[in-house]
Amino acid sequence: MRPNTTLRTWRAGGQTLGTWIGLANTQVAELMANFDFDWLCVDTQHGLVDYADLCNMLPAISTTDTTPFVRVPWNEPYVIMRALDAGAYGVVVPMINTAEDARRAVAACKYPPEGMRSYGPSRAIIYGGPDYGQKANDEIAVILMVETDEGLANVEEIAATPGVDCLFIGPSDLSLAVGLEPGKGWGEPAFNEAVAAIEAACARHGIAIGLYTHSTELAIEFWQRGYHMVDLLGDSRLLAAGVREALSAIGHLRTKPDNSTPELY
Ligand code: 3PY
Ligand code: MG
Repeated sequence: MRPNTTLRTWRAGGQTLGTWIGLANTQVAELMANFDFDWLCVDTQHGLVDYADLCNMLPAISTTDTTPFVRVPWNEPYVIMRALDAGAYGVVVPMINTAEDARRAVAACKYPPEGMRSYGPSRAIIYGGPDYGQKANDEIAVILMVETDEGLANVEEIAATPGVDCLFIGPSDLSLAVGLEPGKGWGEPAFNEAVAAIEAACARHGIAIGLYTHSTELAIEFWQRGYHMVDLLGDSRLLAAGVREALSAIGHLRTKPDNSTPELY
């Protein structure tokens, strides 16, 4: 089976950089895959991507060695299994609140006897290779998002769940969880405390930690802090940043003279 180079890097204690793909477009996926990201995460929770889009976007990413991840819309076994069958080499599962949630997500990613994944890796076997069925349990990354107050309260048990490879922080929901506006938590004491608790739980249980970021500066900060799965913005924000920079350089930034960012997700 084609190795999951991102997962192997984490297991060796290394760091990886990626970005989020929320635009439902094959060319965007292929274009982003041709940069130097270690992984890309196609977002089927808040992105505009449906299953038909995903089935075209994953092969576009597979034109390169970039590891293809998918954020599923919810911790729903059949949705996780369909993303894996389409060739995702890892799933990012949002809103994990309890150890039971964590076990349910892990089980959906593993074939028996370790889990309850149903066998039928339609495209995954073509992308992964003929021994996919034998090796997938060990190559598919299980990435769980801790981003709610309940998830924070149970972060220790979630991190301790066998089969979990990485806990991933969603800063918008985590801000809400600590009583702040979405995405406005950066630098606030309550938000920092929550991040530190997730970080400590991951370190104690020897699993990777990752997060979504809203700026290059934040990505640099968390990269320097040794995070293993660092997201650098997302396709919409990267596109907006490039457009803004070019318009500004040519002196044509009329609608946003203060260079303010439209509130992109
Ligand atoms: C969040 O910030 O809550 C996320 O889920 C990031 O995509
Ligand atoms: Mg979220």
